[in-house]
Formats: sequence, C-alpha cells, structure tokens
Amino acid sequence: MNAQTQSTATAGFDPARVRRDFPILHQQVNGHPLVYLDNAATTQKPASVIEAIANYYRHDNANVHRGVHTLSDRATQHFEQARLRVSGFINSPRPEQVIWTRGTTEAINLVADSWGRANLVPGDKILVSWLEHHSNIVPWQLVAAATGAEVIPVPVSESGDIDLAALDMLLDERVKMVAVNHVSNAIGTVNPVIEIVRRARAAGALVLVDGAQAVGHWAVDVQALDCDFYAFSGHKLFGPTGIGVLWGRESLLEAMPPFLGGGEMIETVSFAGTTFNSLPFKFEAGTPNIAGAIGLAAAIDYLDGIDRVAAAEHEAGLLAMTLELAADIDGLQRVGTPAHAAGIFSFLLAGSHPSDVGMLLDQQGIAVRTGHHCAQPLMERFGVPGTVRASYSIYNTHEDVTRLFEGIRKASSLFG
Ligand code: 7TS
Repeated sequence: MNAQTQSTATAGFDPARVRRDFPILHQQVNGHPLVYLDNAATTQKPASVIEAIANYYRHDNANVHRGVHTLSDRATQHFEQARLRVSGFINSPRPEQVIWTRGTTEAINLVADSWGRANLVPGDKILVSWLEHHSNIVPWQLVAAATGAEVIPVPVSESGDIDLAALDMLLDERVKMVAVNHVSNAIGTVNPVIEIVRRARAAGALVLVDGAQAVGHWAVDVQALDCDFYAFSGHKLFGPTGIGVLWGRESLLEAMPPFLGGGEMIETVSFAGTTFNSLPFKFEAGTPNIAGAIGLAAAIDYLDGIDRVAAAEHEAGLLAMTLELAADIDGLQRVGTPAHAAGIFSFLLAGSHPSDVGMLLDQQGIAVRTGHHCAQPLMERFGVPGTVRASYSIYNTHEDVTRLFEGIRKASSLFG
C-alpha cells in the first residue's frame, strides 16, 4: 500500500472525529465492531439530526400552514426554513422550486406522471441509460404506456460509462426527455451530467437528473448543472427516510398539472371547479413529512461543518485503497471500471454467490449489499445476476477497508 492510501486524515477532514458524531457506528454486530459499508442504500444519521427530529416532536409538533396557534406557527416556520436550507444547499434560484417528496422515487414519478402526461404524445421518446436504478426506468415506462411514447435505453460501455456517441445518435427531435443518474448506485459511475445536458438541450430535450447517489458525496449546484429537474432523497444525505426533494425549473413546474390531489395543493375547491395553489404547494398534497424536512435541514447544517472537498478526497482514498487490495485477491472480479467512480465498489468472487459472500461478511460485522441493486438492466448488460457492493461514506476509515478485505479473503478461501 502506498503512502497516499495509508494517510488517515486529509487536511481539514478527520474521519475519526466524524465517526464520533454517528452513535450507531459504535456497536458490536455479531460479536464484531460494526463496519457499515451499505451507504448507497442509506447513510447513518449524526446525533444532531436525531436530536433535531426528537426536539421537533418534543416541543413544536403541529400541522403546518393552517393553524392560528403558536405551535402550528413554529412548525410552519421550521418547515419552511428547511426548504430555504435545501434551496441554498443545491443553489436553487428560488425556494419555491424545491418540492418536498417522499424521496427520489416519488420525485421522478411526479415528473413522469405530471409533466409526461401533459407533454408526451405517441411517437415521442424518453431516453434513459442502462445505468439507471429502477426508479428512473419504471415511471417512464408507465407514462410511456399511457401516452404512446417510447422509452429507449442509452448504451453503456464495457467500463460502465454512458456511451456519449451513442447518445448523440439517439438524440433526435422526437426525444422529449433524457433521464440519467448523476452517480450509478450499482457500480459508482459518475456521469458527465453537464455534457449530457448540453447535448440534450441542443436536441431540444429536457433532462432529469437522479441525484440520489450524488448529494451525499459532494456539493450539487443545479444551476451549474443546467438540468431541468433534479431528484434526491434525504436518507442518503445523513437525513431521515421518507423525505426527499424534487427541484425543477420554475417555468416547467408552473406549467405542470398537479400530481396528487387533496388538501394543501388547492386554492379553492368547489363542485363547479377547483383551482390550485401556487408553487411549491401545488405539488404537496396532504400533511407533509414535517419532521423529515426538519431532520434533513439538520443534516445539511451538519455538512456545513465539514470540509466536503476534503471528505470527497478521503472517500476517493478509500476507493483507491480498495482497488489496490482487490488486485491481490485471486478470483475477485470488479464489476464496472468507470472512468470516474464515486466510493462504490461492486464485485464478484469466483465460485461463490454474492449473497453467500454478503452473509459471511455480516457474520464478521461487515454490512454490504448484495443482489441486483435495483439495476437489473445493468446486471443484464454485464451478464451477472448481481454483485457484492461496498459503498463508502464520510465516516468510513482505512481500518474499515482493511476489515472488508480480511472478510473477503476469508470468503475467498472458503468458496474459492
Ligand atoms: N436512484 C438511485 C440512483 C438510487 O441509488 C436509489 C436508491 C433511488 C433512486 C431510489 O431512492 P429512494 O430513496 O426513493 O428509495 N438506491 C438504493 C440502493 O442502491 N440500495 O438501496 C437503495
């Protein structure tokens, strides 16, 4: 191992300090200290996020935007401050462009259903890449079936990178939407979103970016990306589950019909005809996840105290160490070798099924995910049924990687 991968703390960032902020990490699992390497599925929560949620329920809980009483006022203020916080975090021009959803999945369904049904006609095309999570494929298939549009996959290369030349070939005047992830959850590819947006826009198509795997790793700027929609989940950003965000270009959101109907999203309701609320409330039917929004804002506050550039370098160091150690294991096959990868390592061990490797690692206190990672087309592309996936976050250490490889060596000697 070289000196660079040995170094523990990148200047301005100390993973050991960060670890102390996450209570769940300090426990034994199956008789071993927990090594949590399933961050692409969900990240752990710092104490400040857990406390913000508990404090809200202890002191401020009430419904928002409707009460005349003090608690409702307070809850509304915290809830709307959280929207402002998210708006600043992704550099949205206006907070009204930040729509609360349950997560990435709901955000993409909102666009596919609302924008799609209003804009797609038979013969239109929606391009999605082979790298996508099912949540950026199936909603488009549903709206395609309803409108007569067609979903067309954009090929990826052997390395697991989107084939930009193939994208260019597919982009014609019938393409109305290009939907791609920022980072692949299955193999870690970081997609050249700015470049994809430039090409799609030149062809007259909109771009939706599934940012579920990006927000936890670096600062995202929706204006710099120049995309039309950006979706992400709070729980992959050290916040709670059940809260997420759809960011959209204002003119598009203004023109889109509501997604769900109910309270909050209306201006007036009558049997003669109902009028709808303004942005963002038009898309927020029903009582929202108030505690979730507050918890997500607390997660963003937490990240503000961290040098995120140094944290990303630290994660890159963990991946570099992983690749070095992987090269020494006979029968280990990395799945996907993208040109630019986030801290996600997908692999197979010769002679063993991914779930057996995952169970053996779990017995040693090491949490990884196995299976198709909700990216079955990508698994099909690589001709594998699934993989073992280790995914890193800011609180993982070189010791975690060492433990992972002790586990892999054990699995390899048992199954190989
Ligand atoms: N898009 C990507 C790229 C994802 O990684 C995920 C979740 C989603 C969308 C859906 O997010 P949700 O919060 O709405 O569920 N990915 C994973 C994963 O890799 N393992 O578990 C969930």
